[in-house]
Amino acid sequence: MKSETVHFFLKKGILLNPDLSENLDSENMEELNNLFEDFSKYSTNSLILNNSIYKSLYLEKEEDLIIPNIDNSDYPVVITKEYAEVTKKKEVSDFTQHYKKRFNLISKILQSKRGLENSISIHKILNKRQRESVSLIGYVSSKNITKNKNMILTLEDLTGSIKVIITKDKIPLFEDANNLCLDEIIGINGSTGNKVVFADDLYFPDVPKNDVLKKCDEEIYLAVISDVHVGSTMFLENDFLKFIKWINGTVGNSEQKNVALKVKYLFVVGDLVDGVGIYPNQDDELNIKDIFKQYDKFGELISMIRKDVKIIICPGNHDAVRIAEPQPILDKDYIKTILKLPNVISVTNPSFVNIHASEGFEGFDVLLYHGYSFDYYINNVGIIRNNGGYDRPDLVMKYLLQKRHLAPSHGSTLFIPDPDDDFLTITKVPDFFLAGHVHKPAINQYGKVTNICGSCWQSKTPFQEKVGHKPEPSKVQLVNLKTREIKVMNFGE
Ligand code: D5M
Ligand code: FE
Ligand code: ZN
Repeated sequence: MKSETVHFFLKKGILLNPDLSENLDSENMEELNNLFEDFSKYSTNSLILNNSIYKSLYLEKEEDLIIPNIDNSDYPVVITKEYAEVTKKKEVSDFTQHYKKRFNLISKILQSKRGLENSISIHKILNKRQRESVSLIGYVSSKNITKNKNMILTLEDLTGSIKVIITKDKIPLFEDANNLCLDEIIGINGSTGNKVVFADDLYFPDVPKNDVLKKCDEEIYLAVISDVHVGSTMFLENDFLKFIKWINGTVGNSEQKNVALKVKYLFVVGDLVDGVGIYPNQDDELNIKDIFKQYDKFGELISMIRKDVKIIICPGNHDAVRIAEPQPILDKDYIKTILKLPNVISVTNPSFVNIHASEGFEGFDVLLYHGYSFDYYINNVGIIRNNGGYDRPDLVMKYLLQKRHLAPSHGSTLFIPDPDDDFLTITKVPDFFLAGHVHKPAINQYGKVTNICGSCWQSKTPFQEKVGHKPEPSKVQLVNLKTREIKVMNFGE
């Protein structure tokens, strides 16, 4: 076992000190790859990896960790990964560093796949003279169709760029390539030609396909809503009040009441209020024109909900924080009344929380992302556009999980580059991926991940009428965390 670990590093030109190889798990390819990555990054010229270097890498890593908040209640919510705002002035180099960081995070996932473990740098491939089988990892920097209807991709890594040819006769492969988006990071197996690679297989970082769904012992429910849009003249207050009455167990038949009282976690995935000045002439569509009053009203509504429901709220593009992602938590000044509620947890967009952990149960990991990037993929990716488009946000969610990124294409969302991290990379595979934004409820199961896109509490806006969107308001998805069955409740007319 130990010698395998030593060999792993030797193949990469690094001598592993025996004192260290003892402590490494040679079975865990991801861990070994991580260590290799970190070592290459921190130590540019050393060829020996020993215990003291390992420790210094390890200590550096610990500083990056966010110390989780502690929730000792029976229904705990712990923020496991949350964006901490960096106030430093942005420089051009931040973008480069940011993309490098993303490349490292995602190529690590790819490298641990069977078939890509021997991937080599593009620089090395460009130097090959003979026809040879190779694998490589790179981001897609261009995508074109030739006169003969084959596809040419340009893949780039940190060492160079190379053309990859995908011939039209390789049907499933060509289809996958056709739906690639620019800047996403993929793996390729193929054979070398003259400064090109002829592709045989294409790999996405993706999520594992064979995971069993995590379940807890107690019959409790997680509920999802999004896009409340308080303050809009089209806010469906009566429907929302019906929902509140239901969750409090005061309306519905006995089975519905019974289920309602078992809801312990409520997620509100952005666009809590309609905001002010979000688009020109929005004023005409507001009945609360003051942003503070919009949040007061939102607070008043959610304060009516039973206090034993944990309510997790994140901002969306209509909320009063910067629109560039990651969006920080809502400003204290705006949500003063909301923060006084003991059961409300305000998180960033995106964010990663763990719910319902207890001794002996690791809890459920939940990824929240409002979904501002979804419009881009609905408009630009054939497999989504031609299969329902705006009516199928679940397809976007699946697509983004495959890329392990919430906005892989540069320009698909507004973002602030953090040189030390890429917060939109899906580093850990969640149990639930929750979103909103397109005002259309949708659910799908992809690997172990349950994707849920919330509905909305706003009727069709003139803009949506004009572009032909069909919002479906006043729905709530309810997940039974014991069985993982999902129900959709309708509080509309
Ligand atoms: O977004 C609600 C829905 O409307 C969502 O699908 C995006 C779409 N929308 C809203 N404004 C625009 C513009 N200006 N261009 C394209 N699509 C848009 P919400 O975030 O609630 O406004
Ligand atoms: Fe919205
Ligand atoms: Zn939105």
